[in-house]
Amino acid sequence: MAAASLPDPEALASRILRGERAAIAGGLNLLDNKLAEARERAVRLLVCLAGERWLTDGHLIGITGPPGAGKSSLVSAMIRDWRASGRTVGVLAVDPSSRPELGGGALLGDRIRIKTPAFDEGLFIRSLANRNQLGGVATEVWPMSWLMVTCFDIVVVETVGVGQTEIDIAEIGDTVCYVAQPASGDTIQYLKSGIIQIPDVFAVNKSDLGAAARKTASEIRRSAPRQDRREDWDYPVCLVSAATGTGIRELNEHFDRHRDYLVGAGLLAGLRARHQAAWVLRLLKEEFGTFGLEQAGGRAVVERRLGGTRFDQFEEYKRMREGILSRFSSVDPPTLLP
Ligand SMILES: Nc1nc2c(ncn2[C@@H]2O[C@H](COP(=O)(O)OP(=O)(O)O)[C@@H](O)[C@H]2O)c(=O)[nH]1
Ligand SMILES: [Mg+2]
Repeated sequence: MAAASLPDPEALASRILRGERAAIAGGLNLLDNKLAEARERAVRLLVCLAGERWLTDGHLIGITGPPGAGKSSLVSAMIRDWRASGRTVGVLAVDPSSRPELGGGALLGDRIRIKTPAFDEGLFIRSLANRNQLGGVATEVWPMSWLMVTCFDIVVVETVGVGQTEIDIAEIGDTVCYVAQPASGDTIQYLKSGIIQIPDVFAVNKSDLGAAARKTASEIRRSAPRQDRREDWDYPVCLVSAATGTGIRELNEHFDRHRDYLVGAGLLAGLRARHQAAWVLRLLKEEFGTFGLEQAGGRAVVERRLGGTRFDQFEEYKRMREGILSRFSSVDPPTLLP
């Protein structure tokens, strides 16, 4: 895309903050554009959108679990409940199996399995089909989720639980929910791995299957308690069925309760600030490599500059980025020996 056709970030931000759907889509595209000129504008967009409320508003829920556990089906059921109570919802489906049908007209083809009414002003879904790889969640998913938090009451990020993505989702969501597939080797593997430490809420889906689902739920309940277990959070294990709607209201209540818990314990703002700082560091590394980080003073210095509970990390990122770029351009070109 030519720079001339890239949107003006300041104008775009004010339209996004007014909740204009076309602007939200345009903003997500800009954050997703890897061209240098687009990156520059993407940072300006983030700076314009950021404010105190980045650390306090909305609820970012990360959903993970093995393929086929019913994550997309559950998200659809959760959406129905949230919309019925008037809450607005944004979804980032970072799931290769949630690819929209070719032709894309009906974004929510059968394969996405997030089934929703044809058009709903209070619901926005973006499929990022191929961003969920073994190497983890793609860097652009973080700012996309923050953009959506400025527009919707609840933002859901659905990822497939494979390797690094499990760890990444904990750096995106305020609340992380693991969706378990009854009687599956995946769950056993999961319980044995350290990743069991991550979720705040467990949903054993397909409770309509009966005994197998109850068994899986009790296996999770009996599994090793997490080391950093927060004493005042109970890590609920819920039996739900996306197919019949059983337990969906209760599951959503656990999400609300977890958010209330984070706010009450004074943890939410710190969590968001940490997630944003970790993303800035990751982005600097991706963009400029280890050498670039050194140009900005090294990892420790960068971490210190991003530390604390602050919402202006994007300003800081912009400054560091400009600093690194100017250093790069002032590095003498190698002299060729005669
Ligand atoms: N029996 C039963 N099947 C379900 C339920 N939820 C989802 N499924 C089925 O499980 C399969 C995978 O669902 P999907 O939502 O795409 O799973 P994802 O890969 O985790 O997103 C589909 O065939 C669904 O129809 C449920 O509550 N009960
Ligand atoms: Mg899915």
